Amino acid sequence: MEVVTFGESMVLFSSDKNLPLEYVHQFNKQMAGAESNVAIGLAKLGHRVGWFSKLGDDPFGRYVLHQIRGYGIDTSRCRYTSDAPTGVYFKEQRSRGKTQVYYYRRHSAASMMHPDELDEAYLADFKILHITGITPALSPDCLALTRKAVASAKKHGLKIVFDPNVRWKLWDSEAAAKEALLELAGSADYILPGLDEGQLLTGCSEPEDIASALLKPGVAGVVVKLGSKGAYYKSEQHSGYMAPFPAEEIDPVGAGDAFAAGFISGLLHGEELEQAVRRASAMGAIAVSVNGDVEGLPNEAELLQRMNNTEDYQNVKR
Ligand code: KDG
Repeated sequence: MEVVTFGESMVLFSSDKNLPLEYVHQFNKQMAGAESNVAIGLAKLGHRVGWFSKLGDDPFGRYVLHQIRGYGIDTSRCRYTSDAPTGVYFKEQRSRGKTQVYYYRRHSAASMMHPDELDEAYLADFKILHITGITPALSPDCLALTRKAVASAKKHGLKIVFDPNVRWKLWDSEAAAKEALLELAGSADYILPGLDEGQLLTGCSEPEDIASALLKPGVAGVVVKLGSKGAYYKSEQHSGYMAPFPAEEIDPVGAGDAFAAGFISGLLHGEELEQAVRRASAMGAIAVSVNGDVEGLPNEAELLQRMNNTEDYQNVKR
């Protein structure tokens, strides 16, 4: 197995109309969650992935699990609970590229994941652990689970890729977020903050300074995502800006997860930091041009075509 990740995935209700939600009468049902988005992105690229979580023993929980399993992701360590429901969230599209989310996930099944439930032997079979800053924000037990997964990953020689993914609606305070996220960043091999997340974690404003501040001993690389401006990457040996791939931005939600999937895929292909960031940037550009977190994610051939620009991506046969 190659990559393991865990976290909360929810049922997502979104509308085709650019309207405030109080005026929306019909919703499309989808499934989303940052970690499962990354898992799906990697699975679509042909990687062997495991994802685990706790879901409500309810129709939405079954829906989420069936969707993720349908991508060929190993979900054997997922649990159902009848003590809490599967999380739900709604996405409001005010205008093209401008989205707002509303969570109904407090005390959800996933927030009840517990460190004692971590299957260390299972984790030990993977090469890379992907974590985000969302899971530790769900509950104190989820923070403890994330810490335990990080410690197990280190013990068993897995590389750790950390996306801070700050979700203000989930944290009690900025100080709590900063403390937990800096601790996880310090344990990671690769850190993938957005510019504002990097600013929060380091107090620096420029990508170069953010990357330097996060590149502590033991950290192999930092990539600061700059949205439509590309990305800045830094390791001990290399640093530089990656120009963005051109993209028509329709729905930015999920772009960071696509970026993480591309980056991890690059690592698994043995690419150097710069190449992995290029792969990540192409994935991000593809993701923003489709409505939905994972619906637009490519397979390996489509990704390579986009990267090599040998053919119009839109014309690829699906
Ligand atoms: O990164 C996309 C995620 O924000 C979305 O899928 C929902 O996991 C989610 C979250 O917690 O916001």
